[in-house]
Formats: sequence, C-alpha cells, structure tokens
Amino acid sequence: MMMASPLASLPQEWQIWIRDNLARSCERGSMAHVMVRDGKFDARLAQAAIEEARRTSRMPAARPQRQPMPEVDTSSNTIQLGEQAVEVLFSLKAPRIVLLGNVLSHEECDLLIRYGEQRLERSPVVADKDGSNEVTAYRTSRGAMLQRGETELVARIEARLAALVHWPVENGEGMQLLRYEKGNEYRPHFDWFDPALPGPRKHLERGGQRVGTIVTYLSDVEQGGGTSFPNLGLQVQPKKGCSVFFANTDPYGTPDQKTLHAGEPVEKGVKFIATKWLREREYR
Ligand SMILES: O=C(O)CCC(=O)C(=O)O
Repeated sequence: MMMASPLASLPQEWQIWIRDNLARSCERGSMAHVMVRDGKFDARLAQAAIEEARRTSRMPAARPQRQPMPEVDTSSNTIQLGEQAVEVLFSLKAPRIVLLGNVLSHEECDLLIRYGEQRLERSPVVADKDGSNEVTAYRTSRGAMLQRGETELVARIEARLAALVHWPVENGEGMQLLRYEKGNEYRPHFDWFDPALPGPRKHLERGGQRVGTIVTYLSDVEQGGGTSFPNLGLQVQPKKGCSVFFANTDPYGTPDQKTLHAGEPVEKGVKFIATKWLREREYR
C-alpha cells in the first residue's frame, strides 16, 4: 500500500532534488531511474513521489520554513564558556560570519597538534561523480580525521565549540586537523553539499546539509595562509587560538553562494587548523 504522501516520506534532500529536476524539465523516467539506482528507493515510491511533486508544483509554493541554525551570541564582546573567556572580534549578519578570539588556549592548540600530527595524510575532497574521496591540486594540505570524543582533549574542545554555536555535539563531524606547509592551499570552494550532484548528494543522506563551519587556528603563520571569502572581499588572518565560524546556508536551508572561501597559500611558516563541520541533524 502506498503511503499518504510519498514525497514527504523521502529525505528532504531528495524532495529538493525532485523539485529541482522537474523545474529543469528532466524526463520523469530517468529521474525515477536515478532514485532507484543512487537512493535505493523502491521504483513505485520514486514514481509516486515524482508524480506528487509534479502535481503540487502547480499549486502556490508553500512558504519556506525558517530552520534552527548554529548561532553565536554576539550581543557582548565576551562569551564565558566555563573557564574560557572567548572574545567576539568581528561579526557579519548575512552570511553569518563571526571571528572569535581565545577559543582555545595555546596549550590546547599545541596538544591537539602533537596528538594528531602522526596521522597526517594528503587531504581529499568529495568527488562530484560518486562522493568518494579524491586527491586534487586544489587542496594540498595534509590532514587527520579525529573521531568525535576520541580523547578527553578532543571531547573538551568539541563540547566548547558546541556551546559556542549552540549546536549539539552529535551534529558535528569529527574535527579535521590540517597542516599547510609553504605553497599549500585550499582553493575557493563551498563546504555545503550540492544536492544536484550525485557524489555530494550521497553525503546528504548521513546527517543532512553542512549548515556551519568552524575553522580554529592552531598556529600563527608568518606570512600568507589567510582564510578568504572572495565573494565578500573578506580575509581572516590565522591567529593561534582564534576561530572563524560561518553558516553555510541561509536560515531557510538554502546553500549560500556568498560562503565561497579559500585557505590561501602559506608563504612562510606552517599553518595548523582544526576544521569542524556542523550538520543539520545528528551525524553518525
Ligand atoms: O585553510 C583555511 O583557512 C580554510 C579551510 C577550509 O576551507 C576548510 O577546511 O573547509
């Protein structure tokens, strides 16, 4: 028996995918084929959901709903988190970007580097075609993926970041420790997954969209290595213990093109950062 709303029974990213493809006049049979192949949906459910989306797309669009988002309280210049007095240094409303000082102590930065440094491997990106890890010339850092809560130090930092952005620890991916040497960079990219591409779409199935990012600087860099936002003309210089937080979508869940960002080439010194990606839902 088919359920009341086949469309509503699908994960949100697939609902968006169906509506986007119908809007682009894609052929319904091919759409159902992709849903069965990539989403492992039952063929009848896929066809019914596409048909429902086609029917309802002629109705006036439902008003988009505001969604809960990670957010930093920037109403004063200090956020007290246990013993840590985090400084609010700069904030932008849209896209939401907040620069914070003293998020980690210098000792915590050094300990995290020492802990993860042995595990560094060339950093990958998500392949558009199938979602696998791919090494490319546009990301040349080396990194280590730390499991959530794998040591007391990691758990303590994760709990502090979660409190800072009012977002559950369970919604965070494990931190990535990254090391950039001279010439290493991460060219302009988005952290959100594009639901129109088969590879990134696969990653949406586990925890939903990457709604926010926290980049924490674990070292001072002598020259270069800033985090830049080319569409905003904004550049953040690495400073040990500071973090830059940014929301990757607007409050309605739409990926924000203005969040294009890059790790600029290091010119002198070594840059260490810890990147934390925040998911829409619990991430396992
Ligand atoms: O290296 C940086 O400053 C930015 C890192 C980054 O963009 C990322 O990890 O997604």
